[in-house]
Amino acid sequence: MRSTISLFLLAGMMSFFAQAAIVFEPPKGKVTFAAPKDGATVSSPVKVVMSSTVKLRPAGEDPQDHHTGHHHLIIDSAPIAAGQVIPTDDKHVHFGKGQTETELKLAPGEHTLMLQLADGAHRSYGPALSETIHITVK
Ligand SMILES: [Cu+2]
Repeated sequence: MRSTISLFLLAGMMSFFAQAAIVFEPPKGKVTFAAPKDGATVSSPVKVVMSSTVKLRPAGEDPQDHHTGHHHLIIDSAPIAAGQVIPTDDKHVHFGKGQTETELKLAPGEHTLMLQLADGAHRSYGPALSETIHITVK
């Protein structure tokens, strides 16, 4: 009896972990800044052009779809681990319509811009689908 219960629990745990692995598995691909270039000195507003080899899809259409995503800019902030929802504030900008360009108003000085792709529920795909650049605003 005890071994039957253990087996049942084990099977349950295995299916839980299998599901978790599927949910947070990022698509294969790469995201890059087409502009600005890493190390560039630019003036504000900064034109940012984002590129992705993963197909872009507006947020919310299908949160379970892990073959597509949308861009995010994380400004002067820590990375968001895979599976964590990216917050929405002035340091975390979502491009939930599938946009690839924006103009950012930044104060003069050095800034770190991180591009991060995430799924339809804004869950980060983690470092595999992220790129970080450092720029100086005049
Ligand atoms: Cu988002």
